[in-house]
Amino acid sequence: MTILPILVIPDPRLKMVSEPVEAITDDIRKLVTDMYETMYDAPGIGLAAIQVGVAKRLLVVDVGSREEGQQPLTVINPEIIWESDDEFRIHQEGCLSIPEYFEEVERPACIRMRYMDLDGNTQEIDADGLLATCLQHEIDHLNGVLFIDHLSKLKRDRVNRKFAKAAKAGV
Ligand code: GNR
Ligand code: NI
Repeated sequence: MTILPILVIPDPRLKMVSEPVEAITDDIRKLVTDMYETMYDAPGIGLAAIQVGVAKRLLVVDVGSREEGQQPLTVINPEIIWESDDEFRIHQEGCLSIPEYFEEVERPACIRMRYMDLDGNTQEIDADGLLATCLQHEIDHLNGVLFIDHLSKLKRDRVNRKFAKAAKAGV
């Protein structure tokens, strides 16, 4: 197992649209193992493959609590096939690719997602609460979208400027 380096803005790869996973190979299984290790080490509750530099439509999440224990979910080629249009949820989001910045984002409260599991089987799940928020955040990554893209231009520009400056200074 390997803890992989996590890309941070303004890395241009974070704006890429990731490509579908065509086959579940040993390389994919190894990547998933390393993504869990990287996510738990960070620590984070989700991680998209592009955050470790792999432009494939693959993500892992775990919104388990100390009481419930771990709830790892590996998601390949996800599609949101339904989202609530009358119920929204506001959550203070963060992103491992935008360290130490947190802001409230409003998203549909409930989603239904179709995806492939690591055995290549098509699955569907209904999600609400933190899982729904986290899955939408991760699926955004597969499309090159970050949570700051849901904020006002003023807030987004401020964050982007701060990280561009830090990158230039080599921080
Ligand atoms: O660890 C994470 N926490 C989080 C909190 C609220 C909404 C989304 C997230 S995902 C984030 C990890 C991450 O950057 N995943 O892409
Ligand atoms: Ni993120």
